Amino acid sequence: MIVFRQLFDAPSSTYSYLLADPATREALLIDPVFEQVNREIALIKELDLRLIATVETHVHADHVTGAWLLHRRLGSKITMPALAGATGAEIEINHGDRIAFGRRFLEARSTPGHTNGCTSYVLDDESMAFTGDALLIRGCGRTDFQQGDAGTLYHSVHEQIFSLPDSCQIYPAHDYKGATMTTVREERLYNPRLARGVAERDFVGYMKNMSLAHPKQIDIAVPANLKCGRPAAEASVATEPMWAPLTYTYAGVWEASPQWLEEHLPEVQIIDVREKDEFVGSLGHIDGAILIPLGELKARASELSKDKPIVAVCRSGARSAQAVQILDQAGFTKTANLAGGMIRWRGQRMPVHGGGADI
Ligand SMILES: N[C@@H](CCC(=O)N[C@@H](CS)C(=O)NCC(=O)O)C(=O)O
Ligand SMILES: [Fe+2]
Repeated sequence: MIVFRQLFDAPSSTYSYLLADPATREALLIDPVFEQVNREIALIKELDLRLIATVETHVHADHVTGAWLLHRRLGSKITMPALAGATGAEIEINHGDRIAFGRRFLEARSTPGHTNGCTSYVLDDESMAFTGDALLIRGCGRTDFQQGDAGTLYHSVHEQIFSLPDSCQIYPAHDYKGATMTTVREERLYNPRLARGVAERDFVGYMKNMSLAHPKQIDIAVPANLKCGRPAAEASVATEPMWAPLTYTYAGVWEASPQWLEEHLPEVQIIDVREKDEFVGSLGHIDGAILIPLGELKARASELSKDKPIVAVCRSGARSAQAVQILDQAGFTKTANLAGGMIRWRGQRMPVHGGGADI
């Protein structure tokens, strides 16, 4: 048994992969994307996992890695292929190395050709391989920049990937057409560039004549990835709200806990977005909360101060999550949802105004 999630970054068509041992909760994240770090952290927390390391298949040319940011946020170790030539990694990976997570491990296989440092990672039982840009679904990484070499890539794929069992599932770093995975058998049969019968010369000729436009982000991505995604101005990473220890949910909402809110009531504006009858109903409401039903929020947002943080509240936390989005769109920057709404608030015996004695 293994915990496995495939995660997608749409702007760069990149796949990241979360792997964990369900017994020890230790996890690895392969090829994290900088802009997706908040989403990945939310998932890691919701699945009750501990990220021990990030794993890079290569120095990417089309997006910035989230390795450094995850290291800063979660303390995960940064691993990088030694041949990538990057600075800032805590562990350098060479061909044959094992990266352990709990009782499981990934084995590194050097698969150069798209870049020098390209490394594929094979799960201990050879049921899955993460091939980066060495082997894509019915394709492969381009070989026209970053030390690319088609002959080298041909040998990497045949010797290191096609030597795996036919049933081994292949998870690449990208797909541009919506496919998600393939197998060794499928690629040996149907990869138009690398299937049986396509000789090295044919492959090299094919790759030489691809003429693709350079990735849009290449000038930003390559220098950033050579530093494992550490930004020049570290303080400018303004993705984490500083006004409260909020949690980012997988659904994309920053949430405050009932405990935090209870201790900071005077410092925030609380807006209760339920209907009036619920506000005065059996769950009661939080002392000082302003009643603005969700349907009126857009029109009445100007009643609120932009300087003081706002926490939105409803019965379960669903309508108030939408309220946070409405406020964000109206230009409020310090906003959060009360996690679990009034139900959790009451369940944790927090004080209320009005309401029934117990629930
Ligand atoms: N249009 C994409 C290009 C992405 C690109 O060139 N990707 C590289 C991987 S870093 C590749 O090898 N692509 C193979 C292909 O497009 O067939 C972008 O601007 O990001
Ligand atoms: Fe790449």
